[in-house]
Amino acid sequence: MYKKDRRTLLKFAAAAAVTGGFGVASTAGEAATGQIFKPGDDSVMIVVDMQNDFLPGGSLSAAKGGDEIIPLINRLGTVFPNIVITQDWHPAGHISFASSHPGTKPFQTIKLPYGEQMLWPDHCVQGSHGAELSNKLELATAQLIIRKGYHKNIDSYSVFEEADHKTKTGLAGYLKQRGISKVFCTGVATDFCVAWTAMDARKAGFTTYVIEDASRGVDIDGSLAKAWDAMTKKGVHRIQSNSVLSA
Ligand code: VGL
Ligand code: ZN
Repeated sequence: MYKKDRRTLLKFAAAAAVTGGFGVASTAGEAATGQIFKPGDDSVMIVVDMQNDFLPGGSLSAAKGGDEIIPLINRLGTVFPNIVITQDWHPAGHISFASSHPGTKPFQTIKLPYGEQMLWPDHCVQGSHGAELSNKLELATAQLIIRKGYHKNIDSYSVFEEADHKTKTGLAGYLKQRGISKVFCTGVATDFCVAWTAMDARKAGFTTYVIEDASRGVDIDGSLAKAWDAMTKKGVHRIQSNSVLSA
């Protein structure tokens, strides 16, 4: 019963989004708890790294339950007029792979010219099955798929800026040229690629939200709590999907 009601509601919400229907408040300003957002043309959902390697069965499936958020992300896709999907996209022998540093192990941290780097199992190698987006994603209306981490000697958790904090991906320019000012982040991992993306979105001047229940974290040595702390300090708003879906 609840399910059915909810589906009807969602259909209504999707229709309203298309027709620009009912005007539920969507002030960009403060995300007070309980505030309802109706994503308009000025809003984008960024779906971060929902790739086979980060999901159960993949080589870096450290974000537990990454697959559980797919139905929710698909539902959110029906209410966002703008969707950008990202792919971690590394060349073989990438600097973030433990296998590229003899004597190291995955999940160990080393110092690189651009700063601290956590080392990972090989993952999301360009053109591999693990790098493909999950085939359970249903986001046919997404307008852009953007790849990152393709420079062999720089990692890029963020979809805006690589780990040297200089090299840009071009996403901020793309969004601004399209008149987008609000960014809603979902996907994996909350404490790595989602967090860095959200913080860089703020830095680039976007009003930024992370939809917590549409994200999953890795949580290595308290990294998830630390990431929320850092995001909050930078002005990223932490919201739940019902404040978007119940509009
Ligand atoms: C990610 C570790 C390595 C992520 C990407 O998508 O959060 N994590 N590369
Ligand atoms: Zn990576």
